[in-house]
Amino acid sequence: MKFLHTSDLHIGIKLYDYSLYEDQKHILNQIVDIAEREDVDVILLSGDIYDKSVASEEAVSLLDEFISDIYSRGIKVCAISGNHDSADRISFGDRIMDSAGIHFSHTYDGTIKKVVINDKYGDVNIYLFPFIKPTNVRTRYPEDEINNYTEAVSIALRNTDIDFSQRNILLCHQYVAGSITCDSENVTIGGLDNVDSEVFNGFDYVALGHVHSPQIIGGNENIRYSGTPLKYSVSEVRQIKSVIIGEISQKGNISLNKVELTPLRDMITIKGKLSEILDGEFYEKINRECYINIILTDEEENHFAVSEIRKIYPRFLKISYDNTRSNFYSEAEVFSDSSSKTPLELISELYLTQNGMDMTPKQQEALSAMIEEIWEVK
Ligand SMILES: [Mn+2]
Repeated sequence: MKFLHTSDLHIGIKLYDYSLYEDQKHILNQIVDIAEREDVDVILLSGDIYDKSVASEEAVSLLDEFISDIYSRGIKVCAISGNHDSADRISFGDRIMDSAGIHFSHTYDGTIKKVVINDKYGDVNIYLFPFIKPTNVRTRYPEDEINNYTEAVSIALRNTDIDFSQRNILLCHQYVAGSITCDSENVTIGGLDNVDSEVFNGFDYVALGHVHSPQIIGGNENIRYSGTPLKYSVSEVRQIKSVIIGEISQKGNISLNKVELTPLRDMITIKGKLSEILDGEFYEKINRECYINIILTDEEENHFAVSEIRKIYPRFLKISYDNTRSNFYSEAEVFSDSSSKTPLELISELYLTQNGMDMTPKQQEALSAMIEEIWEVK
């Protein structure tokens, strides 16, 4: 059984106000072509199908075209909803489409949809586990103690009838502890929504979505984020996007390969003085169809830079400066690493700075309750 794993399509997303419709159409066509060329049985879409829970008409019709194209080439689809999707809207018509080999997850109701694909070695079970918050699992299993995302995912899986002597693939859209994030995700400060990768023990392959950089988790080749098919933030400018092609024969025998994707328009960074990058000799060597991130090295910040740059680079994304001043600030402690601190620690530090004293235990308690409510950590 052969599969193609991708995730975080974010159909309908805008990049600094630029519509990516043409870019997404191009990359989705390419994914279907790769799937056909590699002769895969199924395409796995690990969540964040759309960018918005109420997707635009244009986004819906693009997904419709994509799915119909896959279907017409005799390939199956297994897809789950991510945190950007509406689980209910993604599940529309799922029971009817199942018979066509197009499988979408249903809203989490205490059960996880199982799709079986058969080959000469027997059954491969594919579990479509949509993005969940602990509260979604707690409502279904009130007797179980669920204090965090790890316990929520673990209890949801434990309440699923899985025969680990067979071959099993899991689609899941969560932050797995140890993953490296980039700017196009909604990161929860302090990693409150981290899931420990041990909850996935026993699966032959875990097709992850949520994190936008392709990566292997905890040194286990079989637990992977495919990453997005396109660069959705400047922090991804140096990445090469890809899809994963996997082939599973007997139990425990799986081979995985990356196939690189070629975007319609790439995202690149150019760096120099404003006068240089506005000079024909410089810009004629640049593919100005690209989405361009600009770093200016001028000591003086020029307020007319944007309008001048826009005339030459129609898809420029943003300007930042690399000069004595920016270097001074990046070395200063004001930008000390905040990602490893919990929201409570960060707010406590701010309180101390502003008030010259620590919060009282009562204040801390009230703040903790608010944090738990906002992030639904419990
Ligand atoms: Mn995403």
